[in-house]
This record gives sequence, C-alpha cells and structure tokens, in this order.
Amino acid sequence: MSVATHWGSFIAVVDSGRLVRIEPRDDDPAPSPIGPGMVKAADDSARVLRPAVRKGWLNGLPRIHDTARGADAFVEVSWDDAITLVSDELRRVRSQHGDSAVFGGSYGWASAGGFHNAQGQLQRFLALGGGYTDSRNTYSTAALEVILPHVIGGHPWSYQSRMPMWDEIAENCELVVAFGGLALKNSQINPGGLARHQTQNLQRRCREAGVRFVNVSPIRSDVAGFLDAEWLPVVPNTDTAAMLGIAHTMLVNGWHDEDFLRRCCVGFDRFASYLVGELDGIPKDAAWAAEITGISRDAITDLARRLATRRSLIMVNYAVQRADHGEQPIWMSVVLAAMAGSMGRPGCGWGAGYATMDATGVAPGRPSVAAVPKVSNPVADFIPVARIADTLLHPGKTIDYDGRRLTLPELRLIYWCGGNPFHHHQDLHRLTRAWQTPDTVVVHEAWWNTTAKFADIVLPVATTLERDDFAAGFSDPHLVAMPKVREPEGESRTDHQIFAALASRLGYEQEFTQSRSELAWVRHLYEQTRTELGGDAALPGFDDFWRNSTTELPPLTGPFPGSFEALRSDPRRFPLPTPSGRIEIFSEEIDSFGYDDCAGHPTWYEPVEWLHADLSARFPLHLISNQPASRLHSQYDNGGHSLSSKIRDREPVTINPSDAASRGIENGMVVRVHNDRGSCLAGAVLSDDVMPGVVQLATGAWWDPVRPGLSGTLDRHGNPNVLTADRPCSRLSQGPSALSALVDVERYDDPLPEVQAFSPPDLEH
Ligand SMILES: Nc1nc2c(c(=O)[nH]1)N[C@H]1C(S)=C(S)[C@@H](COP(=O)(O)OP(=O)(O)OC[C@H]3O[C@@H](n4cnc5c(=O)[nH]c(N)nc54)[C@H](O)[C@@H]3O)O[C@H]1N2
Ligand SMILES: Nc1nc2c(c(=O)[nH]1)N[C@H]1C(S)=C(S)[C@@H](COP(=O)(O)OP(=O)(O)OC[C@H]3O[C@@H](n4cnc5c(=O)[nH]c(N)nc54)[C@H](O)[C@@H]3O)O[C@H]1N2
Ligand SMILES: [Mo]
Repeated sequence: MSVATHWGSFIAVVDSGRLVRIEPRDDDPAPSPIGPGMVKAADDSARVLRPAVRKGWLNGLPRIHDTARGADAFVEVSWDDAITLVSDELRRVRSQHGDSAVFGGSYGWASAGGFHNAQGQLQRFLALGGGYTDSRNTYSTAALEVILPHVIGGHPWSYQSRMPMWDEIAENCELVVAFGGLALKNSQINPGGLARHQTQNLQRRCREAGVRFVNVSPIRSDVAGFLDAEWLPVVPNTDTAAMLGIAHTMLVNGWHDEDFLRRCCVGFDRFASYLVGELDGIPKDAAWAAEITGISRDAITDLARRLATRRSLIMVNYAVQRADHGEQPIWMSVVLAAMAGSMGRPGCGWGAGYATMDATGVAPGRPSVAAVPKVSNPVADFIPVARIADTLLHPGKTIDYDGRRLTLPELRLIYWCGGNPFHHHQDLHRLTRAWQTPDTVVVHEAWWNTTAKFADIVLPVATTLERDDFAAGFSDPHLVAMPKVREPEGESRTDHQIFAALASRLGYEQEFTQSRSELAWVRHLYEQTRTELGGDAALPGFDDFWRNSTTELPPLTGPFPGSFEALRSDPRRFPLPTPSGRIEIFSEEIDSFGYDDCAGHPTWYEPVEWLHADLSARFPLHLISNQPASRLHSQYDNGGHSLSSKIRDREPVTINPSDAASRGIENGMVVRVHNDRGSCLAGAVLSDDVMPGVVQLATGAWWDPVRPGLSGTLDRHGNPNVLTADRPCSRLSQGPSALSALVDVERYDDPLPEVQAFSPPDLEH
C-alpha cells in the first residue's frame, strides 16, 4: 500500500493488519531514510492512547496563572466526557470573552494529505462555530513573505515560479553564489509530499554542465561534496554586509548593469548614496565588509568581478532571514542580482529557497488540487505567527506590522492541532511563562510530546498511516493515494472525527461534515479536482487512481506573472506588481512607515546577538539551530532514523575542533550548551565543517525539562529553542529570529540524567 509523507512516498508492507515495514519506492532516485524509521514510532510507548485531562485543570477554576501546566499528571477520560469538556469550554469562552478569545492560529506542518489537513480541519470547525484569532505568515520565511511583495511584488511565494529552475541553470548559468548553501538534507522534504526526490540529480546535472558553485555559509557541508563548491565561511547574520561589499565593489569599478537598473528598477541612486557612504560617512566597501563578515577583501572583490562578468545566479536560503533584520539579506540579494546584470536572463539572476524543499527549482508549480474547504473566519483579528508568547503575556499591547498597528488580542482558549509550539517557538522558557495565562489549552496529538504534556486536554489523534486520504505536494505534479495501512492506535480518532463529534454537540455537525463519510470526502475532493482539470482527459476516475496509487497532473506551463525576463525585455509592457511596476531598490512605502529597524532601502544593521556583539565576551559561540537531517522538525524524533542519530541519547551538537580543544571537549562527550535564557545537554561531534566560533544544533529534539514549569531548568535532550531569543526580525515582519543567538559550551561531567522526552506523563485512569 502506498504511503505519502512530507519526506516522500513509500510502500507499506502489512501482514494480517500489522505494519511490518515501510520501504522506499523503486522509482525514487533519492528516498529519505526517515520513512522506514516511522514503523518504530507507530505503536511506541509515547502514543497517546485515550483522551486525557490535566489534573489541576479538572480540579476546577480559577485556572488562570496556573503554574502546573507542563508538570502535572493527567487523568484519562472517556471520549464522551472529553467531547463534553471541550464543547462546554468553547461555549463558555465564546460567550464570556468573545470569539476572538479562541486562538486557532495553530501553526505547524501536520502531515501530508489534503482532506485530513489538521489546521484546515481545525479552522473549518472553529470558523463555523463563530471564528477564532488566526496567525499570519510562517516560522519558515516570515521576513521574506513580508519584504518580497514590496520589492518584486505579487504573492509572497510567487518567486517560486519566477526564479530559474535547475534545468535552466544547468543549461545557461556559469556561476551560482549560494548564501546559506544548498543543503541536500533539506530537500528530503517537500510540504504535502512528493512522488520522487529530484534535487540531487538536478544538482549533479548542473555540476556536469560545468556550473561553478560558491557556498557562503558558516557550514561547509551546507553544499553537497559532489558540487566541488568554493567555501566562503561567513560570520553568521552578516550576509547583508557581504552583499553590500560586493555591490560597492561593482559600483566603484563600473561593473554594475546600469541599463537594467535604470529601466527596470527604482531607487538605485538613493541606495548608491548609502553604499558609498554619503549618508553616514561609511563606504560599504570590500574592506568594511571583510571586517564584519570574516570573508577576505580579495575574496569579496573577486566575487564582485565574477558575478558581474559571468552568467550568474544569486541564491538565498531561508535560514539567512530567520534572524535579526532578516528582511535585509533577502532584499539585498535581489538588488545585488539586479546590479550583476543577470536578472531576467535565462537560468540566471536571483532565486530563494533552492534545496530547502525538493520541489523548489524543480517545477514552477502545479495545477490547484481540492482540499478540505475553507470557511471564511468571522473574526478579523490575527497575530504575526511568531508573536504568540508576546500576545499571551501582553494582551492589549499594540505592535507594528508591515505598516499597520495591531492590538494583541486577549486569548483565553488555545486550540492546537498539527503543530508543536514547544518545539518551534524561540525561548521556550518564556513560552512556558506565557502558556500559564490562558484558561484552557486543547491539543490533538498522536504522541506525548512536550506540547501534549503542556496541554489541559489532550485528544489522541490517528496518524497519517491510520486514515484514508490523498496527497498533492507543493509544486509536485503527482497525486498519491494514501489508504489507511493500520488501525488507529488505542482509542485515537482522526482530527475530522473529533471535530465532527464536537460540531454535533455544538449543533452544527451537518454544516461541518456535509453528511459525508471520510472516504466520501476523499472521493469528492478527488472528483472535484478531476472535473476542474477537464475530467477523463486529465485524470483517471477515483477507483482507478486509488488502485494504482499515483497519477500525474497535467503540467503547469508559463508564462508566469511578474516574470523578470519579461520585465527586462520591456518594463512598460510587463511591469512588476509593485507600486512603481519595477524592482524596488528603494521603497517609498517602506520608507513611509518610518521604522528605525527597516529603512527604505537595504541596510546593514548590527544584529543584537552576533560574534562581534559585547555579549560574545560571555557567550563566544554563535548557535546555528538549523533543520535536522534525521527528521522533519520534531516529527519522528521517536522514529528509528532520528533515534539512531543520537549520541548517548542526546541530540548531536557539531563543534569546530579548535573550540572543542580549548574547552576540553572530545568527540562523543555529552556537553552543556548554555546562555542566560537556558541550557541543554547534547552529544559533541567535532568537525571542521563548522567554522570556528559557530556551533550547530539542529531543531526538533523533544524538549525534556528536568523541572517542567521552572524557568531556565536544564533540558536533558538538546532542544536549541531553550537557547534562542524570542525577538522579532523587525517591526516590518515581526518574524522569528531563531538564528541570532550566542551560547557557550562546556563539558558535562556530572552523572548523566536519563532522557525522559519519550515517556508519557503520569496517567491516572
Ligand atoms: N531554533 C529554531 N526553531 C525553529 C526553526 C529553526 O530554524 N530554528 N525553524 C522553524 C520552522 S522553519 C518551522 S516550519 C517550524 C516547524 O514547527 P512545527 O511545524 O510545529 O513542527 P513539527 O514537528 O512538524 O510539528 C508538527 C506536529 O504535528 C503533529 N501532527 C502530525 N500530523 C498530525 C495530524 O494529522 N493531526 C494532528 N493533530 N497532529 C499532527 C506531529 O506529531 C507534530 O507534533 O519550526 C521553527 N522553529
Ligand atoms: N531534513 C529536513 N529538511 C527540511 C526540514 C526539516 O525539518 N528536516 N524543514 C523544512 C522547512 S519547514 C524549511 S522552512 C526549510 C528551511 O530551509 P533553511 O532555512 O534554508 O534550512 P536550515 O537547515 O535551517 O539552514 C540551512 C543552512 O543555513 C546556514 N545558515 C544559518 N544562518 C546563516 C547565516 O546567517 N548566513 C548564512 N550564509 N548561512 C546561514 C546554516 O549553516 C544552515 O545549515 O527546510 C525544510 N527541509
Ligand atoms: Mo519551515
């Protein structure tokens, strides 16, 4: 039977109803090892088997400022009681505090599958019941999503179809400069699934075609060895300064593309006066940039010359913008590509997010596929996604966001479904304090992860292996059938079943389910897609599709709106969807916001935490908390593949041998990573792939606080978000800045505490 996941498609081997193995598909050239490891977690002891309610919450009001969340025992209850508790509480909160007191922003990746999309189900249920406070943007690319529409216009993600695809790069490009690299570990993933992993082969094709790669990153292995890339180690969070130094060098040597800048961009002159130092007396020249970035003056000059004289492509990944002033490297990378003369030439110019997901740069998109229908939300309130702790701690406060003023709403009930805030949010100790303020937290989870342990009511949810659905991954031209391969563990139910029961209790079951069974919904959504795409000519009937597991969608062909090639050819006929119709090197609109942390043109702002900050005297190492190679965020940290990557049960932390030697740290030792916000244990890996002054600890190890609820308590397992800062990128995007954190590392010679991340809490029956 076929299985579709965010890490690819697999075959499940089932014997008399028991899941035996998950195998890669023969036609996947680069299957992810995360898939086979799912079997181990399918029925492990961390599964939530029955609805459970936190003891302190059951014992009654007042619940506000209840410090026991996260530390309490749970009482298992029947489904009937659980549905009563949740529906009564929703009714109470809505009537006493209004619909905006219900938070349904519920950020998270959940699982592949269009019908059982957890956030889609939750938001449909909450919208039909009166509405909810939503969240906006993503933890992935908040800064990019807010800045790009000002600079190149269009939908925040439209760049995905406007930038060169890998095959065009192979054919046309000579030089790729990748800020943040092109880590293949990340292209294991594609949101919503994919049939075959293609990025690796496409990268190889570029190399065979003679494309040169430059990796500007603190970590050498952010680029595959077979690309033979030049490595320019860069002080984290200084990419904007590096790009300014390159831009300055182009300008003073007259290497920049004056014609394109004049015809197709606005505001170059104002930016140029900043660049040469007319405004602040500081020329952003190669020597200035070398001082900040650690990249030599010669290397910066050489890169400027090569970018301007070769057919070149500038790539930025997402990590560079998940940082203080994360808008700047994105904006500046577009400006640099415009200057280099490559913008709007085939296979060249600018692009973002290559290799962060498999389909990025593989296909420019796919036809739209039906999913669980959205219902418009009667509540208009929203928060920028990463401002959740601020909202809980400071209701009523006003904040800036992209030229608007937002008032943070008062949240009384949090309903989380398909995400793991105690993995994804920064400064988990601050989140813990914030989490004590609402009356009630309801969570649907399959496993007793940290978010489940920090809830009041936990409803056990069936996994993707335990329900029928079909997948249509981001930009992937395939539909993949996802028949149920095992029965739901314990008393688990699907998210849809749970919401249907709640809707029934609240009097709107029919509106929610439209009287369809789950399989009828799956069939309905498939048939709707088929009809929209042209019926028999486009796709087989549902029964054939379900039997054959996979089918191909008709290709999506250009031209795509907002094309840079069209812009270059005739900016009057093919304007960009920006206020000026051109690339905005200077944005009057952003300038008019008057922000002191995001001016009208790309600007170098010192990050609050970086290697040249005063704080580095106490915490001399920059923490790179990047995406894990061994799992998707926190998902399947209890799976076989992630477990096999641990060192003495802890998450690996990679340290440069020189930094390890000065601290007496050896390979394989358990170390303590710490700063003023918190500390965690991790297993040391020594490697000069990581530049000196930098340590790398991936996200997603389930947080394992020694004393849950106690601020600053040691994490036994290695979740970097006990160390990161909950600080917005700027007033423009309010995005997360996880990649701006300083730490120190020391040997941990005390007796090792046992990791308890995968143990359920105390449960009473
Ligand atoms: N320090 C640091 N922090 C980061 C990042 C970083 O680079 N550094 N990266 C950020 C980024 S880019 C992202 S996208 C976020 C990711 O943050 P999340 O998306 O919250 O992380 P996941 O681990 O994918 O969480 C998904 C949760 O949903 C559950 N789940 C899966 N399927 C279903 C389902 O069908 N129903 C229900 N009810 N639950 C389900 C899983 O068990 C899991 O607990 O993390 C962010 N956090
Ligand atoms: N295996 C796996 N793949 C994933 C995910 C996963 O959880 N697991 N998550 C997916 C998701 S949700 C997302 S959003 C994408 C994220 O895609 P990215 O954000 O691009 O991925 P990261 O792994 O966080 O970061 C990649 C590299 O950027 C470099 N980097 C960090 N800070 C800086 C900096 O200041 N300057 C420069 N030049 N480089 C820097 C680091 O060395 C790091 O290894 O990945 C996706 N792919
Ligand atoms: Mo992400």
